[in-house]
Amino acid sequence: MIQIVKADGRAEEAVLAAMRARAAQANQAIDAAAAEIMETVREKGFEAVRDYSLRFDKAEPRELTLAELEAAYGRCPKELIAALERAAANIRDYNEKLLSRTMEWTSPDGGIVGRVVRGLTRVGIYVPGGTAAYPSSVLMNAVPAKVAGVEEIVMVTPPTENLNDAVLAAAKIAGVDRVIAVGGAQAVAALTYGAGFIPRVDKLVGPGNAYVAAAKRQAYGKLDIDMVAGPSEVLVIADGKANPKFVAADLLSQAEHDKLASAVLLTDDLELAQAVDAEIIRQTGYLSRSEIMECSLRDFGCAIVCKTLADCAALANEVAPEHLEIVTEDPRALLPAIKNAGAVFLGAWSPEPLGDYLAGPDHVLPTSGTARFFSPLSVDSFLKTMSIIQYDQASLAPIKDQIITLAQSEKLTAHANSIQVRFESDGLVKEEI
Ligand code: HSO
Ligand code: ZN
Repeated sequence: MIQIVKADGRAEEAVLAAMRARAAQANQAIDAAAAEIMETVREKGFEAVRDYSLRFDKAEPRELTLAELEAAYGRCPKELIAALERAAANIRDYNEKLLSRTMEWTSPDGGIVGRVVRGLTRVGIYVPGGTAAYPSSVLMNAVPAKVAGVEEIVMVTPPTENLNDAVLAAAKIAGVDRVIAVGGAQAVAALTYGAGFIPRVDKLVGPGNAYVAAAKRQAYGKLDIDMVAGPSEVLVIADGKANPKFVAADLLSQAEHDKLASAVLLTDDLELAQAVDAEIIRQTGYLSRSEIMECSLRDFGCAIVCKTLADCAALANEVAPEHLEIVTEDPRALLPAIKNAGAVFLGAWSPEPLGDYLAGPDHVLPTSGTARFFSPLSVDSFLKTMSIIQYDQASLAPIKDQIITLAQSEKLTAHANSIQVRFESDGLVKEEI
């Protein structure tokens, strides 16, 4: 069941405030524990990683062999492998289309300038243990890195007795180079500083528990990280023509992730809101994670009835949801009004789980309102660029005095000198002038 509120400027503010409060609260005890682990691993290296691993996970860190990955792949049902392969192909295709290329051109002065694109050298992917180990997330993290040309992708996951076969199969399909059974903040620390056979990486992506998230935040700067993921969110904008059965199903699909997940309907039609509510009650009855869904919908779910679809769009921009579905008669007509969302799903046949699994765009998306300034994970997340500059004497000459003027204004005489000497009459270059 969801609460139905009429937008009046205040009612919807209360809903937004509840949603914002879900954002992971900094926890001092967890931050301190993560900091201690990071520091001890920095000082003592692999020995400390092994100690923490034995203490928290009751197992030594170890690297999986290729034969183990292949065996796990072989144990997966054929149709699961086929679906993972299809998803990987779509993610690959999507990111190949997006791949930025090196460009160079002639500047207004006649010199050559440009930008060279390079993949990161080594990337770590954290995969949580237990039920949150999603094979789809392995693909969503690893395939874009592969397309970016990352030389080595290292996946880490807590060393539980039975590692998830589908996760290992996804790693193989995505082209992950090494899989290391090590987890927690000690895994983050090892990937930050390098520890024994666990290499230092340039970027670490993937969700983890609160300790992993805290360690990742602390590692930032020593390596790059993806955004720290918050609980999942979906916001659906629907008009009176929408099918309440579809809308309810889509709201439930994200509500089932977590008791902290949020599912919000914005509509200009009160009857639609009521019909969606009835459908939610009906469908929850036959879904397995009804307890989680009931909690998340009670605490962070609602339907807000606005006057117009334009008002719905404005409110959606305020929320900046991770997933935004537009289920209206003409969804494209509303798109120009949308500015803040992680991923936008247009029309009745683009349900959110299509994006979670198979369409190609990433399901690692900004949450908790951070879509105001963050973008989805993609091949761009694993690329960096270097600018290039190549002038010759003829293109430098006309601007030399202006460089000298700027350098002198900053009282940096060695800067000015570096230009000046090239044009002095007694310099070697003189012959060429
Ligand atoms: N919807 C989640 C991703 C996911 N769904 C993985 C299913 N598996 C991200 O918000
Ligand atoms: Zn999902």
